[in-house]
Amino acid sequence: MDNRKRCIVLFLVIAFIFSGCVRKDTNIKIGVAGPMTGDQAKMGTDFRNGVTLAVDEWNSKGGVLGKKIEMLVEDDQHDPKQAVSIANKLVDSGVIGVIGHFNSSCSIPASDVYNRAGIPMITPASTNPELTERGYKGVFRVCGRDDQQGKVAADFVLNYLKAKRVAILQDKTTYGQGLANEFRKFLDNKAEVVYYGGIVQGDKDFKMVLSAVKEKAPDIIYFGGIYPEAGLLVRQARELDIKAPFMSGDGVIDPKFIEIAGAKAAEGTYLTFSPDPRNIPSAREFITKYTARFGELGPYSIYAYDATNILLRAVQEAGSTDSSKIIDKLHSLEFNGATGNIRFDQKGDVTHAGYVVWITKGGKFVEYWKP
Ligand code: ABU
Repeated sequence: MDNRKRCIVLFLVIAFIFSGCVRKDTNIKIGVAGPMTGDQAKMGTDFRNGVTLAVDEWNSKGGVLGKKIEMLVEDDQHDPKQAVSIANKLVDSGVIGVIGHFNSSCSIPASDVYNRAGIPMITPASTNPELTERGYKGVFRVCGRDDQQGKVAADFVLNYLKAKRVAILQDKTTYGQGLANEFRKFLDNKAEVVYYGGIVQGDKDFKMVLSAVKEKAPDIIYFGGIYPEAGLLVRQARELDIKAPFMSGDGVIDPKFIEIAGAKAAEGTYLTFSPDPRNIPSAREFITKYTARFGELGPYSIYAYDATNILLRAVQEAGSTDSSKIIDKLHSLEFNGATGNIRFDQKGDVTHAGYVVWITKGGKFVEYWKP
């Protein structure tokens, strides 16, 4: 190769490297993390859809700080080890913040990674109190906490249902066990816990544990866990002719629960969750756009949307992608989201989280009782 050709090749190589550097700076990356595959994939999909809607809206208005926003979606398979692995991957990819994870058992270990890297994470759905109790300045959630929903469930069982004999099952995860224990704590010995036991996530046959529950003749069966196991428990309980109603939390309020249990078996199941967004005026525009594009609203789609908008608003108001400036801004922002007004307290929890009780009726979830 003569000198002229060498110069041209060198020029092209430098131009290629330089264009790569420039391209890296043209986008602002945000991570989206949750169970994108497996039996809880519906929740990850709801997250991705909510974030997509928010990101597309920002990008259609020119992005943020004059840059397009790029989503990096990662699948934690609701496995804590996988959650840590993808958290490291997202950090290495240069995300300025993460929307996720779904499961508290994933959010808690992943938050160690984000905290070390100094980048903010906002979970739309992880409700275990421990997540925001460790003094991590960049960890936020736009949902409530299990000490709040466990209290509402106990209040309902004691003062509305006036139950005297309670059976408690839980799936031995950070969320399921934590929520069941919060519920039991708030029962405050005013009802007798006639059965307390664990099941294993992923198991399919719960008839042995349900037979033991049946012998105790509870007035109600409380379950701390997620919809795949809840659906099977309720279906198999009815097959065993157990008449006691079930009650559970926000991890179960998804149409998949009714699909797995069957509408007849699921009828009359009580669930704690936030109030129906269809009755919130600020949510209407989001619901119209979301359902037109993705179909039925998932329980946490709107929270993923709000979490993304808060993060991007913080970037805009900070005028910077510097993580510490974004985190400071998140702590001081007052944000009018689709779910209403959102502010974070010192811990990263929302200052107002209202739980109500829903009931499954005619194959749908209906808001039923307010504390
Ligand atoms: N809060 C619903 C289930 C997700 C979790 O906290 O593990």
